[in-house]
Amino acid sequence: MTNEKPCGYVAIVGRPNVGKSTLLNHLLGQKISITSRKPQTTRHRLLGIKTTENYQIVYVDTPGLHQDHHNAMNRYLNRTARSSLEGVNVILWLVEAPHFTPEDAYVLTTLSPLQTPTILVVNKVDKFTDKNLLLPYIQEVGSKREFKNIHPISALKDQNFTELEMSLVQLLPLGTLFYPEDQLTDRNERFLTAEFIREKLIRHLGAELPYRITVQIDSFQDAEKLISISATIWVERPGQKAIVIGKDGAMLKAVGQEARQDLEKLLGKHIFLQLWVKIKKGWSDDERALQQLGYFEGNR
Ligand SMILES: Nc1nc2c(ncn2[C@@H]2O[C@H](COP(=O)(O)OP(=O)(O)O)[C@@H](O)[C@H]2O)c(=O)[nH]1
Ligand SMILES: [Mg+2]
Repeated sequence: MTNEKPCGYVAIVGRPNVGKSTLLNHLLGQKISITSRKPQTTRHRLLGIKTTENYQIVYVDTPGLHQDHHNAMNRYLNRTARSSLEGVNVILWLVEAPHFTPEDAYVLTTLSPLQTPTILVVNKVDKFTDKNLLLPYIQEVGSKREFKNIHPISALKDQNFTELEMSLVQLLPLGTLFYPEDQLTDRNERFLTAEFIREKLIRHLGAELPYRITVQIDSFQDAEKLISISATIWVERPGQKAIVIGKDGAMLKAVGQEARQDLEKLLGKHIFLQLWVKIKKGWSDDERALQQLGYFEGNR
């Protein structure tokens, strides 16, 4: 008798905004990865670990692959997304009907040298009342690479997850658990805190600004019933600082309140959160500044 069961790594890949992080959170039943309508939301590789009696799947959430590599941030995101593909057992490739975009084609090119078994996931099918309209799309994309399976799903509405996970598990080797059964992610609480704050900023601020923002945790004190956190939001210019703070501090207050609520759900304790806004010129396009703020692998 051994206690070997299907255990393995599954990379979730796809163009920005197709629903990768949403899928990870919903498969786990707990939010660990931040999501928004804007590209560049996910900046780091993040593991989401799902352990049941019968299997352990280690999902790898990745930044979307960005076609435009003109700035340091996009180059970093692409490097992270590509290296996340190394050594995984299965690739889940997310697309969204009805269009196969140039960004999707770019992902396909990145996958083409890889022999890794791939499952095609057609996400956001909740947007289609007439599911027959999906068929031509599934046929079109389904012929672009060899797929072990094709699953139409809704990440947001938890639709068709059982079928998806069943076909995943069949592709995993038998082995012993990689992580303890109660572990949900490889990232620590400080990291998740910074990400949750960044998510609220992305959701509240206009189209361009969020790309110029990063969050650093200055202190994280975990007492019996209360966690006290102090964090700095880095922006590039005084004008941006004013926007982040908002009229009479209203914006910063809303961001803080929403981040606190998410953190209380995740960490199961009361949270006291203090936010500061500071200026650091040109950080997002300067590899050295990125490195100082922890945007390189090894930052885990
Ligand atoms: N209608 C619908 N929207 C979704 C679904 N999955 C994700 N979204 C939305 O798509 C946007 C991008 O999601 P996100 O997970 O951040 O995409 P990522 O960039 O691929 O990680 C968010 O606004 C999500 O709420 C889905 O199944 N149905
Ligand atoms: Mg994401």
